[in-house]
Amino acid sequence: MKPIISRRHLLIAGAATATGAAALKWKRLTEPDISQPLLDLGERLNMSAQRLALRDRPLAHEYRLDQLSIDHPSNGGFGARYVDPDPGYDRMAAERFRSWRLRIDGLVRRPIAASLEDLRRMPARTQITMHSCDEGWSAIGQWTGVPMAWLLERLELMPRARFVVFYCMDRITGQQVYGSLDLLDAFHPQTILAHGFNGQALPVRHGAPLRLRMELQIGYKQLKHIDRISVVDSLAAIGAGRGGLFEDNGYQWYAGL
Ligand SMILES: Nc1nc2c(c(=O)[nH]1)N[C@H]1C(S)=C(S)[C@@H](COP(=O)(O)O)O[C@H]1N2
Ligand SMILES: [Mo]
Repeated sequence: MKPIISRRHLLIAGAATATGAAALKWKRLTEPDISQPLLDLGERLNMSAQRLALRDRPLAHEYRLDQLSIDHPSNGGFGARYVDPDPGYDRMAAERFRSWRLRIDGLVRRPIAASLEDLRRMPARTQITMHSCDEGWSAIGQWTGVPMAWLLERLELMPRARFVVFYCMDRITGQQVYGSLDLLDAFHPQTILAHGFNGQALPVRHGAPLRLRMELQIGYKQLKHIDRISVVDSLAAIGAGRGGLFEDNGYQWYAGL
C-alpha cells in the first residue's frame, strides 16, 4: 500500500517506544518486504511488556486548569491538503451537528443511534490531560465526554466482543480514517467520547462533533470526527487488518505512552 504522510512515517521511528520494535518499524516503513511475523512478534512483546507494567491500570496524570496550554496544536485537520471531510460534513457543522448521529452497532444487544444532545445528557467525565503526538509536540487540554465504560455497559456486549472500532468522517489521501481499542482500554476510566474541549463545544479542529480520548495512548489513537462505533471479535477483516488506518500504514496498534 502506498504510504500516507511520509513525514510522520519518518518521525514515528524516532518516537516509537524503547524496544527493538522501533528498529523494525523503521525498516518496515522504508523496506516494505521486511518479515511481517517478526514485526508482529516485536509488537506483541512490546505490548505485553507494557501491559505487565500497567497491570494495575493507572490513571494518566491529570493537570490543573491553570496548566492548560494556551494554544493546543491540531493534527490531521481538514485544513491539511491530504485530509478531506466526508461529503456532508461541512453542512452538518454549519447546523452544529443537529442531524449528525453516532451509530453504535456490532456485537451489542442494544445498538443505538444517539444525537449530540443525547450524548450531552449522558453522564460526563472531565479530565485535563496531556496529548502527545508522535510528531514531537504535546499539549495540555481539558476534555469532557461520555465514559466509554458507561456506554458499553448500557449496550450490553455479547460474549464474543473483543475490540471497539471507531469510524471517522475524514479521509486521508482518500482512505477512511478508523481505529480501534481492545476492551481493556475501552473500559479504562479515562476513556471517553469527548464532546467538549476547554469548557466549550468540541471545535472542528479538535474533532467535532465527537472524538475519542484514551489517555494511556499516543496522539493518533485519539480519533476525531467519529460517527460510528462497532464492537467486533476480530480486526482482521477491517481495512488492511491491522486495527486502524494509521496502523495499516505502519504505526503500532498498541501505542502506549
Ligand atoms: N479522524 C482523525 N482523527 C485523528 C487524526 C486524523 O487525521 N483524523 N489525527 C490524529 C493525530 S496524529 C493526532 S496527534 C491527534 C491530534 O488531535 P488534535 O488535532 O485535537 O490536537 O488526532 C488524531 N486523531
Ligand atoms: Mo499525531
